[in-house]
Amino acid sequence: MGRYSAFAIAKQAFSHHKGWDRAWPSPEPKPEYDVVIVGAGGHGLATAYYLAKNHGVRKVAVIEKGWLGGGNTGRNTTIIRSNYLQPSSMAIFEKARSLYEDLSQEFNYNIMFSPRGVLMLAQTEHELRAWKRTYHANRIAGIESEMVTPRQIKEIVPIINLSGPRYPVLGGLWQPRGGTARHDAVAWGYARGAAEMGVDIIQQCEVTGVDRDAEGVTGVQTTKGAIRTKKLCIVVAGNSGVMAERAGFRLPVESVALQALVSEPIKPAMDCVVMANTVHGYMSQSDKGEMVIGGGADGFNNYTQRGSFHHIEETLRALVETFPMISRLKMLRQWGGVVDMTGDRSPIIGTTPVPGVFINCGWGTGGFKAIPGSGWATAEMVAKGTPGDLAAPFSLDRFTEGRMIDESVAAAVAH
Ligand code: FAD
Ligand code: PYC
Repeated sequence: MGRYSAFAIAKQAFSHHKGWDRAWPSPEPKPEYDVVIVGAGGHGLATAYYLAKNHGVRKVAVIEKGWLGGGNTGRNTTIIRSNYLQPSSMAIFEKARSLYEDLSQEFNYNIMFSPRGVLMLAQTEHELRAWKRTYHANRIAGIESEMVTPRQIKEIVPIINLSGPRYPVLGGLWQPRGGTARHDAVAWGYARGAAEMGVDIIQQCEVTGVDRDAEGVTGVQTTKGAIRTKKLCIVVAGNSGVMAERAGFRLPVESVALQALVSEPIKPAMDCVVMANTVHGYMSQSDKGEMVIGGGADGFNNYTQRGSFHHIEETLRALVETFPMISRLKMLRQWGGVVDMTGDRSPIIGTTPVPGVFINCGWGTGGFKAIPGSGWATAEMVAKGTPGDLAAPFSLDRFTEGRMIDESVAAAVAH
């Protein structure tokens, strides 16, 4: 695959841009691979990329039932931050955030990482205390974040309404090098990089069954035929419960729809990301000028990719009180993704009861920001057969051992 550069664009202009290579090939599945990864979202593709790059494992197939990046990776609000509470969460999310800083250069593909700053509002005394606690935890872990006053918040984001009507803004947690990236470019960058190192990405191919013998996994059944493998890594987000059942084990994961919407494009109005967890809405502005707005997760399990209607009203009510100017905007699109929620709101990266089968799931409403770190840690686990330091705390057996990584109640997250 050719390199992208100003020179390449100029050269292609002479042939009316008809000479570009495809961004990645579309091969037919081979009969056997060293590793089969199910799911070509960000996490599956990043796992394949780091398997090839960090561990030299290149006989890898990523099998995708739709198109790559068409799941939650292409449906999220692209917020990247690492200001978590628990040490194991901070470690993996900060690893991811720091990898994001250089991904465009590494891929030779612009993922539009924009470290514009993420501001988490505190709108109750409880939330203020929780953010202070997170701030101190971040400092101990070496993560750059700071507490800001309402006055500083008004300077950072002038369109904000600090005084209510329901909840005044009492302060906030500011991560200056948090931000956003273009979500599908992240998937495309990993796909391009992995394919360049020999990984086969097979789209429009569903994994319908898992073959096993007494020693463990032997292969998968797909809509394009059977594939043999001794290592299978399931990375299918909202479909994790379904795939785990096909492999012969159960997961402590529930699937619900989480939704988002965007407004018509307007002139630059806001150059950071704001999360208002108490009223529950979050917003940033895309490079096209659309206000990108995230809403709530459905309160019941489902597999729809749209989310319930009442959330649109709740989310917009929250944002109109936080940013009154958006009451004048027309909304352009609304969509949802099926997110995989664990009880402690932390992911699962681990081995499973079936030898040779690995799982990466449970990222729920917050896994876009984790893609590089998760891929790094999952590749290490699959290559070596056992989790390394980054992945080890997130093992599946923490649910039977009662070793929760509480990013739920203790960390005061919104969903
Ligand atoms: P996915 O991208 O969903 O990929 C899984 C893939 O597996 C899919 O492409 C699917 O088609 C495929 N698959 C499933 N079953 C099979 C099968 N049997 N055979 C073959 N392929 C299969 N996170 C953040 O960090 N910041 C945010 O701002 C943020 N906002 C969000 C907003 C919304 C509306 C949503 C829905 C999510 C948001 N998230 C956010 C969460 C984030 O999007 C996800 O955690 C992350 O994208 C999960 O990536 P993934 O690769 O695990 O899953
Ligand atoms: O995890 O930061 C996050 C997030 C924002 C919107 C959805 N998830």
